[in-house]
Amino acid sequence: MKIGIVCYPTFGGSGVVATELGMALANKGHEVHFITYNQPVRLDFLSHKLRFHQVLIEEYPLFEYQPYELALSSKMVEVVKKYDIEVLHVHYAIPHAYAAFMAKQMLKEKGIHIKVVTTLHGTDITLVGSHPTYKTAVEFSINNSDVVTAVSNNLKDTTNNLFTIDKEIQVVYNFIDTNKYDKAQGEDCKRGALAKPDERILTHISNFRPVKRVEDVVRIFNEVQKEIPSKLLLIGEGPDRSKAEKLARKLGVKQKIYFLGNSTEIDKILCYSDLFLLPSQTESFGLAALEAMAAKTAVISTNTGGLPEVNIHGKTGYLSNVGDYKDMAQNAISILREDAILEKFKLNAKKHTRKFSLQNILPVYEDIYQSCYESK
Ligand code: GMT
Repeated sequence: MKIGIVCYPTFGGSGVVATELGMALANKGHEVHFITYNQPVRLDFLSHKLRFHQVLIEEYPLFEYQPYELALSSKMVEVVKKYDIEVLHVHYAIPHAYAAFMAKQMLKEKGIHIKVVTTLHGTDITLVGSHPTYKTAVEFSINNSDVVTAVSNNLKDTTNNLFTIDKEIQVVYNFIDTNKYDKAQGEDCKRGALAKPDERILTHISNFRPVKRVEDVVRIFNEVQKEIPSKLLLIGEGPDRSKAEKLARKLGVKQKIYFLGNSTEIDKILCYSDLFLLPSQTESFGLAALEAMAAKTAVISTNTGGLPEVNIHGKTGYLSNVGDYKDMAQNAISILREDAILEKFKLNAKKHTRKFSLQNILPVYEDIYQSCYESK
């Protein structure tokens, strides 16, 4: 099939899912066209089956805000016409679903009928989308998509609670290419470069936005390192990084924390991780936790949003209430204290990722595209 994918090209989870999906579809022989303002960060190859079309914004001094949706919908129309795209799959409702609706109307005028699949990822519903400034347009865009998917049962329910949605939302979980993580576990995994043999390695990956509660990550680590020799790796960049550094200095644990910045090689960094910390305020799924689990890492997280669908309490890790960093630290210590216990949690985490494997989820998206094609 010929599929157009619209996403944010950044390190955020929605962009990562969209990019991994596009690459996997192209590997299976579909023709995939990314339409976005930059080449997606995880898009590491291009071919005749996998192309990137840049949305360029004409800066005009009259505008305080440049009209990205207009440029995006015009680009969608251009690409659909030029490459006979059959389905547009937009990731993140704002403004992608809205721009797709406009593109669809413009194409209809020319006798071209395109189907729109919208995938809701979380903050487009929970934090931004339900705000009165956007709510009407987001609700309209969801209701006017041909197929709507959400990345967890929790996000589906939340969407139905916050908006008046007149169509069935299909749950399609985030997925993971387990082979990639298996490969990274090999001999290239140089754990010794970061920690002594008797030290445990804890990790957190995010965009360091307030919703991730990165200061709680530092607080949990501070408690853990009092009892267990350990190091903390912080991967990512964002507004709360300096707050985390300041707190680490105040608590006297800065020397044991490595701030590694953004990385496109998460699989290689996670290969030496023992425990992943995700104390988010809200998390519709928690792709970062799934990536850690695929790298055989146990997870300490909050019990918010879709996290209980990913991290199984007492099996792959533990869940605590938002903000209860002491409970999260106690749970972490109980896992890290003994090799045998740690190994059991790590193995359970790895096993649980089978449910979210690329092999299981990719055909679900293919069926969705096929049903769109057949109903054209
Ligand atoms: O978590 C972020 O800050 C990025 C955000 C995004 O929209 O790119 O991630 C959301 O989508 C991911 C992929 O579906 C989910 O795994 C994340 O849980 C979700 N983030 C939140 O709900 C906060």
